[in-house]
Amino acid sequence: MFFHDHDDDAMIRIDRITLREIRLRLKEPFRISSGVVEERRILLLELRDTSGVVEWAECVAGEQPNYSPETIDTAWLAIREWLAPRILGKGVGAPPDGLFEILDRHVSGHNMAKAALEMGCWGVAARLRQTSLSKLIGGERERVPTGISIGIQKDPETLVARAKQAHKDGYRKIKLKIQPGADVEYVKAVREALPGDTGLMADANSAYSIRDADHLKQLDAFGLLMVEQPLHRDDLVRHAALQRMLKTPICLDESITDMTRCEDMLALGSGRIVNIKAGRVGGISVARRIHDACAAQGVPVWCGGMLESGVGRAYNVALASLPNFSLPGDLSPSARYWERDIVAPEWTMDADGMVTVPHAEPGIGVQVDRDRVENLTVRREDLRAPGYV
Ligand code: OSB
Ligand code: MG
Repeated sequence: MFFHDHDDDAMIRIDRITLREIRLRLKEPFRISSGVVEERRILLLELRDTSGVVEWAECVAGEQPNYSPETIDTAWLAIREWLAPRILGKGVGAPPDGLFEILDRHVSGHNMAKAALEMGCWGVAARLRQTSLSKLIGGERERVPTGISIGIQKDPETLVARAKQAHKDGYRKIKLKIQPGADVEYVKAVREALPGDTGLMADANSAYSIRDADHLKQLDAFGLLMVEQPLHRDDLVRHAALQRMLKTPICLDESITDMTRCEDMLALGSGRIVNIKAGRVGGISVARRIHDACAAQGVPVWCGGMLESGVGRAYNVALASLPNFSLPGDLSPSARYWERDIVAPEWTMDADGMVTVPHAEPGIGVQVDRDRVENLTVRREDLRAPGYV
């Protein structure tokens, strides 16, 4: 008689996780109020199930702790020391709905590290079930509208030229990074240079304080879709005060690190729109809960980006196919970032500014170019379940 585990088809069992750091140069430096990046250091994960199925995931942590306290190096440490051991060799539900709670128990913070593993398990579960990640998580949209995030430029003229090109390319939303000294005049110049119905917004990445409220009120003149994260990540109360003073909706990004933060924002009125990045909130499950909580209160959400390679982008596109992702996401095509991506096919955008969701492909929907990844790898570590080789 076989020993039969009746839960077999609802479980995955990861026996190896390979961590790799690759270096990928951006076509041009990307500057936000808190720093600039020219070459991404990207942490890729390759997860192998005992059945032999493999899927890739990406950790969205940056090079510096400017956007978030996490970096690629802290995430590598957290995954190796504290998080991967909770998965390796153990059964994980497929779909891995409850995995975040397992990773989160008595490990505070490190959401990007948790998310990389959690998301990877969703990818493996999708491949194992021969279904797409988008379908597995409940995605519905066939195509998702795309925006572009334009970094801080040296003067308003340069920014106007970039924004005009983006408009011509078909992007559905144009986000301008701002900071004190590069804000009102820059946004005004772009608003005046583009057709009046262009969806325009600004992202401050926490560069202001509540004392700048009168200054920020000037942005109300430009009919922006929203202003993203004007104040510090912990300033939910002051964001609420600022929102009462502004006509422009506030969207929170850095502040929304978990479900509780989202509930607090909704209760306090700290903003009217949420930027969801699965990597920032600990993975797909929490991202979906935030999506649902916002939908229940009529708060629109959209999918943010972290300059991901084609691997991380696949997870973002799948997430953005959920129904309440009603505003264009930072889901620009591969060619906006890289001379060449690490996936086939590369991510593309049609002339209407839409990215097609690969609902018919199993797993994340793109193939990783293994040789290219091998060539770009500067660091590698294989994590295994005890007793496995
Ligand atoms: O604030 O949304 C942000 C990139 C790195 C860190 C923070 C942010 C961003 C972006 C890039 O805006 C969006 C993209 O990936 O295209
Ligand atoms: Mg942002």
